[in-house]
This record gives sequence, C-alpha cells and structure tokens, in this order.
Amino acid sequence: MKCKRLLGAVMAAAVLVTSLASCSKEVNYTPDMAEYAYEDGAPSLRDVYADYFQVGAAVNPRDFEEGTDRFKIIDKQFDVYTLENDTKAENIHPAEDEYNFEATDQLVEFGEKYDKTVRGHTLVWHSQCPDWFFCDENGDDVTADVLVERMKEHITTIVSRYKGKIDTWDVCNEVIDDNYGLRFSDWLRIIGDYDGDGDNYDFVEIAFQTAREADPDARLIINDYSLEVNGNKAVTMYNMVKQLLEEGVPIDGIGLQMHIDYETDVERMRKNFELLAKLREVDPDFVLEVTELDLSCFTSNDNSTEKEITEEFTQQFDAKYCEVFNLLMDLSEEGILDTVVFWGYDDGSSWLNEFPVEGRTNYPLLIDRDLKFKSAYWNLMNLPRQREAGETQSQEAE
Ligand SMILES: [Ca+2]
Ligand SMILES: [Ca+2]
Repeated sequence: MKCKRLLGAVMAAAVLVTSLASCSKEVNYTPDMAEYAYEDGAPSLRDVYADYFQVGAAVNPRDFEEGTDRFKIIDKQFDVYTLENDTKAENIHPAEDEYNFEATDQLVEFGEKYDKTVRGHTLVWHSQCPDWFFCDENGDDVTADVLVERMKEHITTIVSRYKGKIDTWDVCNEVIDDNYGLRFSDWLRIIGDYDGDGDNYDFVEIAFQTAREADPDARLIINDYSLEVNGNKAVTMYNMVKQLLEEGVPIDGIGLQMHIDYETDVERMRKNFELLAKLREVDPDFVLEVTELDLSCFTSNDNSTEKEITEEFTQQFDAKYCEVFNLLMDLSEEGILDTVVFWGYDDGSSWLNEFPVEGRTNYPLLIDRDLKFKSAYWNLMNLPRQREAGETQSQEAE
C-alpha cells in the first residue's frame, strides 16, 4: 500500500515533468471548463493535489457501474475509495454463520482493475453492529472469552479474504467517549480489562493485533469524529494510542473523520492535530488520515431543516473549505498526512440530508444535486497553485 501511494506520487511527478503544457497546477481552473462533473473535459481533484495527498470518497456499489455518470466522476476525481455502508458488520456479517462479501468484493475488483487505493470501513464499531455478537441464545450477555473469539473470527475472516487487496482498515471506529475516557460500548463493557493489567484498552489491543496477523502489510487505523474540535477526545485518543504503541500494539495511524461545518475553528483543529502528530515521537512512521470529510451548512446547535444559500454564505463556505485544505497541505508538507477522503461526493447522496435533523436538506460537498461542480470545487482546484505562488495567506502569517 505504501508502495502504491509512493508510485502514485512518482507517476504524477513524471506526468508533470513530461507535459508542462498540461501541468495541472499551472492551469487557472474556471467553471466554463465543465458544468457537469461527469463531462469529458472535467479536470481532476486528485491530479491537482497529487503532490500533497491522495484524494478519496466514500462510494456505494452503484458507483462501480462502468460508463455511468457516477462512475466517470469517481474514476476521474479520486484515488481512494471507502464503501459507505457495505463493509460495516451489520451488512458484511449479519449473522454468526453468514457473511455478505458481494459489495466489498466489487470494491476490491474496481481497485485492482483501476489501480486505486481501497479502504475497509470498519471492523469494530458500537453502531451498525448486529446484536448476535454480544448475546447468547437466551439473549443474555456472552462472556468476555466468547466475545473476544467472535471478534477475532470476524476480523480474521474479513481481513484475510482481502489480504493485499484492501490497503487500509479502519480497525476500530469511535471508541472514545464525547466527554471522558472510552465510550462505554458493548465491546468495552463485556471485554473490559481482559489481560488484567489495569487498563480497559483490551478490545482495541486485540482488534489491532488480530488485523495485523491477518494482513501484515495493511495500514491499520483507529478512526473517530470530533478529534478536530474536542480537546478532551484528542487528549484521550493521544494517551491511549501512545500507551498502546509503547506496548507494541500495531496501530499505524489515526483517522480523522472531519465531519465539520462552515464555522469550524481551523486554528483549534490545527492545535489538536499537532498533539496527535506527537505520536511520531513514539512511532516515526505514524500517520494521520482524513477519512470522512464533509462541511455541513448547519452548525451543531442549529436544528433547522432549510438553509438559504446566499452568495455571502457560499463565499463563507468556500473560504472554509480552502482554509481547511491549506491546513491539510501543511500537514502533508510535515509528512504526517497522505490521504484525504470525503464522505460521499455529491450533495444529494450525503448522509447529512435527514441527519441529524429529520427533513433537513444539506449541501456539504463539492458537487451539487444535479452532479454539477460547485464554486467550492473550483476554489479548491486553484488553491495549490495560489499557495505555491504565495497568493494565499498562510495561517502562520496571520
Ligand atoms: Ca487491560
Ligand atoms: Ca494490555
């Protein structure tokens, strides 16, 4: 996987050298280049950011139908793909003796055919995980031993099947509580301090060790939300991962979901990421990945369903996307970030419609409901060139 990432950068560099006329960052990108994101003349987000990081998106099986508008979009714009739902436990392993591999097989076939990076999401999560994991035939809790065995069987079966094919796994998802310590999930409650050493990180420890045994070359990520803005969560994550790394648990990086909004404080985000980046003092190869980026048009304390998208709001929205991408390019230059994945790619398919407020219409991505590029897309396309020409203010200079 690391080879594929490096190879991608080398190939992108070669293209830039051999073809200056089409050098992606020399171009001034304008909306008249393509109205619809699937047009042949559409430029490519992944090309423009190739010197910084791979760009990806959460997708669904319908996106892999060759020749369709959606296939053209994902093939041109992205390097990295995560299935939005189909690799989650409730879908891939709905009953103890039943696995549904079809959609994840399709993802992997697509990745192999087009030489794309593929992410597996997710192995151990409290949500979208069927009850059978935690219950015996009477509906009572299973013992810690039984749950550990079920978790190991789940991870080993799935990761082994896709060994060498799924590049990166979100091994554990959302294990940190929003207020303090670890989330009191069924995984934590039942497995607890399994090895008796005084901490209750055990289900995380076992999950990562099991995944590493099943595919020694896969990148193993611990993924969570609000690490950008919640200082307590970032500190809890830092402390836990630091201890586990020192104990030799094979965690390769932290996944930053980055479900943010148009008012998210980017300087606060930078401080939290600087803390998490200190984990390189324990493991010099430790990485951060952005795994689920979207930018809501509603702040977290806003319960409204409709947003008036004025010109002024659009400018604020676009500027926030640029501010965030400047931070992400800074992290790339520091060598800690090589992957940025959006959660979806068009507003109409985003999970942020109807959630967390029923009846809500949201506009958090770079492509609109008609699959037309939004102004935020064009702003991000020009950002690397402007940054390298010194046309954008860096955060340090402010
Ligand atoms: Ca323990
Ligand atoms: Ca331990």
